[in-house]
This record gives sequence, structure tokens and C-alpha cells, in this order.
Amino acid sequence: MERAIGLSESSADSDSDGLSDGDEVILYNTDPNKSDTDRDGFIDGIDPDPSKFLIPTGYIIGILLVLALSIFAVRIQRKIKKKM
Ligand SMILES: [Ca+2]
Ligand SMILES: [Ca+2]
Ligand SMILES: [Ca+2]
Repeated sequence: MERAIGLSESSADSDSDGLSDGDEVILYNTDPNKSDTDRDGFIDGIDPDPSKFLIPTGYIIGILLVLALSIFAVRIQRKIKKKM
């Protein structure tokens, strides 16, 4: 999917990450040809810090939740077994 030749329009968004090529180079210091410059999983358009790798906090919260729930489940199972 090639767009019009040349980057004469600074409003073009070559990598379609939501930021125009001109803004990426001048304002954000990101790569206008990569939708996720720092490869942290957030495209430049929604990345709070597009030039720095950011560990997605959602992952950590999710892992902690699963861990907490599994520990909780094991404890409940043990209580039930004792009562029986
Ligand atoms: Ca872009
Ligand atoms: Ca980009
Ligand atoms: Ca990013």
C-alpha cells in the first residue's frame, strides 16, 4: 500500500500510527516509518512516551491478579478438604 511519492506533505502519516510524519520528526523524535518506534506495544499515536520503552502496566497487573487468585483458590480448596 504505497502512498503518493515523496514526503512533500508534512501531514502525511506514512506508518499510520496517528502522528503525521512532520510531527514525528520535529515534535516527538520518533521514526515516521515505524508505527511503534520503541517497540513497547503502544503505537506512537497513543504512547505516553513514544521514544522510550515502557512496560505495559496492564501486563503486570494481570499477572499479579492471576497469581493472587490462584493462591486464593488453593487456600479455599485446602479449607474445604479439611472440613470434609
Ligand atoms: Ca506516523
Ligand atoms: Ca511513527
Ligand atoms: Ca511505543
